[in-house]
Amino acid sequence: MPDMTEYPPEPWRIKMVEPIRATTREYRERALRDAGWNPCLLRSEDVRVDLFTDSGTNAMSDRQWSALLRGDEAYAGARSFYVFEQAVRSYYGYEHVIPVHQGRGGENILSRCLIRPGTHIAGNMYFPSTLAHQELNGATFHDVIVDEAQDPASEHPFKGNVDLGKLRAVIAEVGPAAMPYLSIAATVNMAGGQPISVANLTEVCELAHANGIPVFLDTARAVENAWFVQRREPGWADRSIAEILRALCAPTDGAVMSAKKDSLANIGGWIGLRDSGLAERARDLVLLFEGLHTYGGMAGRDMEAIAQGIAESVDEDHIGARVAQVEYLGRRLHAAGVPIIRPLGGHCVCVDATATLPHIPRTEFTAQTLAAAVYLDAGIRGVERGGVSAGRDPETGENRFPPLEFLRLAIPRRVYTRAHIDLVADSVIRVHRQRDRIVNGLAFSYEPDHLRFFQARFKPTQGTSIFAEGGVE
Ligand code: PLI
Repeated sequence: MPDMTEYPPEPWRIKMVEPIRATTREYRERALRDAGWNPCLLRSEDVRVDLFTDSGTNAMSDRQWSALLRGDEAYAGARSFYVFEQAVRSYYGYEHVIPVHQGRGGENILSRCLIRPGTHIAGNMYFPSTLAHQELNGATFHDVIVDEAQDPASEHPFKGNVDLGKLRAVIAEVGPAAMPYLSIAATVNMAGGQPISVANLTEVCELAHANGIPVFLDTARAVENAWFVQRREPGWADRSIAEILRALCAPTDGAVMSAKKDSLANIGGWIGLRDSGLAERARDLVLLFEGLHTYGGMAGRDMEAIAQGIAESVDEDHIGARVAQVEYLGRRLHAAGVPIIRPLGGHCVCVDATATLPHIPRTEFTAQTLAAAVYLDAGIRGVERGGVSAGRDPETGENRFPPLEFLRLAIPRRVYTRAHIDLVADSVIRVHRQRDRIVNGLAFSYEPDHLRFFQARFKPTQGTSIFAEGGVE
């Protein structure tokens, strides 16, 4: 077991800085009230350490910044597209590379190409934007992840694995012809960044292919997944991260990528495919929704930055330090008795909100309430992953309450130092110690139709605060 204070020196030094500022408690109270108790609606300058997401918030390297200058901004056939295409082909192994502006652009295209009303998609837990596009196109999602993924305390090393029994049952129930594809993620964000093993993914693909069902991988954090495979899966310890990444993609039929995560870029994405007919259909739709098939909504410079970022993402020192920083925060919280999802995932530490605030019912959005309390304490911004994120069932209109309800603290890559991480740990530990003073949950004052966690506004269920008088000091 690593010791709690283990924190390897970052394999980079800082060349450019961006000021951040501390605010007072009174200031934050006003800011959060103005933001409808939704940290997503805060201005980033009112946030001290921003752990809302690791998506597009990464610090680019000097090599990426220099690559920007090489951007070819031609409308058609830009040189930068071919650099980008080559990088995706060689590191991920997909023959057809279709650029999109970010992950959900790719989800839109893939869902429109393959899903028909009344069809069924099975996958290892949902992700809000992926699910939204599947449902918009008329599919019903079936979660076939292993049961351990729903248990915050389970130490299962691959909580992103698919339960093959559950998958067989869905295939038997709806019939393979009604299943346009399987939607598999590496890692699984909504389970806390938990990996899938190469062995499980390979078996899933074998079962799907035997039934004529293609498999598409969400590769947003597949490099982080590869790191867990190297550390935890028998037979992979001596293989490089780059080799494991290829092995994860190899059995699949394609991928949708948000380059804002692993690839260390601030925007961008791609669809990777093996089937040339499907690639043609996807390119057709990219023209309508994203841009020409050689830029897909990105500038030439973005494609250059992503190509360089992909190469950096599989560097063993980089990925080791990245995951070690996440683990350091998790170990500090765990040691102080804060209930977190175990084992630690690749991009975030997730505080179990129902265990922290058992007195706040889920109908009062426990994790959203915890996110508000953590912001008020020291200006740390995380994101709710629970009932608010899960939205409503499109058929019944009822709120969905998935088994996990947590506050996600996602760590941007190469952005924060150990001192920032200690500030976060100290604040979350303080809120946890004073949790009994959080007495009210939250209710919607405005509820948007789609991806409601982004723009929703709330009010305390009683009075004007979630705190008993005096609040968190
Ligand atoms: O934010 P996009 O549109 O580039 O990507 C959507 C998306 C797809 N799959 C997965 C696993 C994601 O995590 C994801 C976006 N995630 C965000 C924004 C996050 O905060 O986790």
